[in-house]
Amino acid sequence: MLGRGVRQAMLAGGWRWRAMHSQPDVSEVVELSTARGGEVKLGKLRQLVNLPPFDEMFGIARKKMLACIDVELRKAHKKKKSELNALDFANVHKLSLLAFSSSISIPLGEVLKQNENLLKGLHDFERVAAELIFEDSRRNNGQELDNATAGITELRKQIVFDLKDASSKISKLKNKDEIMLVHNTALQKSKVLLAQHNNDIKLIRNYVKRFRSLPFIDLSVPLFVLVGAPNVGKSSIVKAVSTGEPEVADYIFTTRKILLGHIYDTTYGGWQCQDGWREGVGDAGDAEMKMEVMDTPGVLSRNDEDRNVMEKMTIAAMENLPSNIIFVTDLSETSGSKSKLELQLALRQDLRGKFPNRETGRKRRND
Ligand SMILES: Nc1nc2c(ncn2[C@@H]2O[C@H](COP(=O)(O)OP(=O)(O)OP(=O)(O)O)[C@@H](O)[C@H]2O)c(=O)[nH]1
Ligand SMILES: [Mg+2]
Repeated sequence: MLGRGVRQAMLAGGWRWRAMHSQPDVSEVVELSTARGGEVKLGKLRQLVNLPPFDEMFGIARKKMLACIDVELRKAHKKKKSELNALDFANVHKLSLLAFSSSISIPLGEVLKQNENLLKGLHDFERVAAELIFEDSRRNNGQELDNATAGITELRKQIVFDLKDASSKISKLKNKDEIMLVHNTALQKSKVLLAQHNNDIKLIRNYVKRFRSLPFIDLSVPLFVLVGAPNVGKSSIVKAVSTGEPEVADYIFTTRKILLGHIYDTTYGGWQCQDGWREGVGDAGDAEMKMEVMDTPGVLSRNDEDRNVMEKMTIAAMENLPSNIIFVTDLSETSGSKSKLELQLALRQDLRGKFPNRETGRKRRND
């Protein structure tokens, strides 16, 4: 299944350093999983709330405002049973501006609070992953989350202020047309303000999207992290043995973020995936999940300072997740110049040196 001839040789079951085809001692891995990092739950970043795009935010607020006008006009008519005067009309429109204002300021406030506490109480892996995502965004867009947060704070303040101001102006008006004019001008101004802060909204949306795309890792089941040089077949293995659907292609750094596949109780027979039925992987239905398999971006044999964010993410997973690490090696010399066999072996050596406290199977066998 895994050979390009002898291409896919999987050396070493991670720091337990065993061959993939040997039976992993699952109970030991579970023990390891709960011993380290078990107290702080993973998955907090996946629960973050996101903002809608600015025009959608305006549309939602406008809808709420129109609904409010409708309800309040009906209520006022019922009470009066006669033509509404300018005072009634003003009250209805003041309430509708309040509805508009809060349906923008509440989600903005929620996201601001969220940003303030973003890195608090996170599992070590998620904290490092979040910092790497920050670093990546800074490098690509030159934009900081702090600046976007300041922009959103300003936007929220301005919208609340403008709509309050419009409300107090409406209170003093005696003419329905004038009320409508102030009302509509305030709405228009909010729309322009939202558009002006589009970049801040986009940046926050992008962060939240990336945070939420981190896989949910359940630490109560054994986790196997596949690492290795680029283009050696890590994703192919994850795809073959688990429910994971990573992209597979014949170039380096195909995998750009970590991804999780699951292995279910095989008594259920197989797994329906994009390419058809896969025997023996299990059925997610009611089946019990037995193991998680993590696909990671390839790592090159080079100094940490030279690593890109994708490689750093892989190292972060190795460093911070209680797991069984499987080092994947391609012996066929067809993985490209960046993954020549000598480089793969040097990388294996580097990674072993980096985590001296993760015991190896070889050492264990000597015990
Ligand atoms: N012939 C053959 N080709 C394989 C096998 N396993 C993987 N490949 C091919 O090797 C190439 C790289 O496979 P991937 O699984 O994407 O490798 P990767 O290590 O995940 O690569 P990165 O994500 O770039 O780090 C693809 O073209 C695969 O089709 C195999 O067992 N036999
Ligand atoms: Mg891959």
